[in-house]
Amino acid sequence: MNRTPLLAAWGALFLLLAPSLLAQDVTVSGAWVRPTPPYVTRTALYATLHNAGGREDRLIAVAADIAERAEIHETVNEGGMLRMQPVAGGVAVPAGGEAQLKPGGYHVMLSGLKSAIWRGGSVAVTLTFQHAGDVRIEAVAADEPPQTQ
Ligand SMILES: [Cu+2]
Repeated sequence: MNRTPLLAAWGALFLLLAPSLLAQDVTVSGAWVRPTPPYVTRTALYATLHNAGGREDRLIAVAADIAERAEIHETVNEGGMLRMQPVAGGVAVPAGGEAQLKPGGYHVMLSGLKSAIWRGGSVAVTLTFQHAGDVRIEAVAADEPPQTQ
């Protein structure tokens, strides 16, 4: 009996499943987004990125239906002046470690908001990692991080 077709089928199945298996290495917790005052069309989103895998991963892109533009930003201190700028090369999440998106540091900048973000609501965002691929999260709209971190 020729088993080659069966092995080929298992191989194809593994290739189909592999991206979703890898995606479990990276998880996101404590996501929150600042509510917007009237007429303000941009805001910042924060979260903790966890990497349970054995190799470094990297947050390389962000997207949100609610915003025309989503970017990875960092806050830098230049001679006492705080300034935000897009991050070149993304945010590294070390193997077996985590990375923080938090006020004063890395954050997701949402601009061109299509609707207001109300306190207590939530915003759906897709975080794209170099190895783990897309991770979809819901960030709660609040003035400070959720207590469950
Ligand atoms: Cu920013």
